[in-house]
Amino acid sequence: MTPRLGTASWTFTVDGLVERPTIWTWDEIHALPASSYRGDIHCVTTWSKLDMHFDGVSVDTLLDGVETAAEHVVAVADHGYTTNLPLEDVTGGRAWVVDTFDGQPLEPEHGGPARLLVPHLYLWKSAKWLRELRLLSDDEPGFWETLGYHNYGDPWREQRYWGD
Ligand SMILES: Nc1nc2c(c(=O)[nH]1)N[C@H]1C(S)=C(S)[C@@H](COP(=O)(O)O)O[C@H]1N2
Ligand SMILES: [Mo]
Repeated sequence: MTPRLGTASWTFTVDGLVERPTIWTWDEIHALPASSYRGDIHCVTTWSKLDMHFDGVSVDTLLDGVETAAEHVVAVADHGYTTNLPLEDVTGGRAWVVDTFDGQPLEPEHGGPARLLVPHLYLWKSAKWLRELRLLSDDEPGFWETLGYHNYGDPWREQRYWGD
């Protein structure tokens, strides 16, 4: 099922282990400095897509000024899909909230209006229809991780399932 989310009511929230949540509307998030990713992405079922071009906002920008002792994050999508990541994997210029693919608005099928993009990890970590980043002190496995996918998901080490 593909959620169809209007941008008029769309918001994006950073919450969890923070003094107070930060919430952006669609217009507010577009007022932030833009950042793009150009490169490859890796699906867990062994395919990779090469030289993809996404535009959006760096997660560093979204966390700029957010005071937190968190070491983990859960990306929360509309309709409840979740995926967990170490905070350091979504910072340092390694993760984006993207809404544009090859210069066009991201299609709903691929997570539009906006998805997380963490290209150095398997694509299930890149939550589509992203609505929230929840900062946590402790790791909290997400949807696929609970069902047996690898907790970290490094494509170079082929970490597909628990034990890989
Ligand atoms: N919200 C949400 N995000 C999601 C998923 C999902 O089911 N729901 N599936 C993940 C998985 S398993 C993959 S492989 C990619 C697929 O992204 P694509 O549809 O753009 O190829 O999205 C990831 N993000
Ligand atoms: Mo997947």
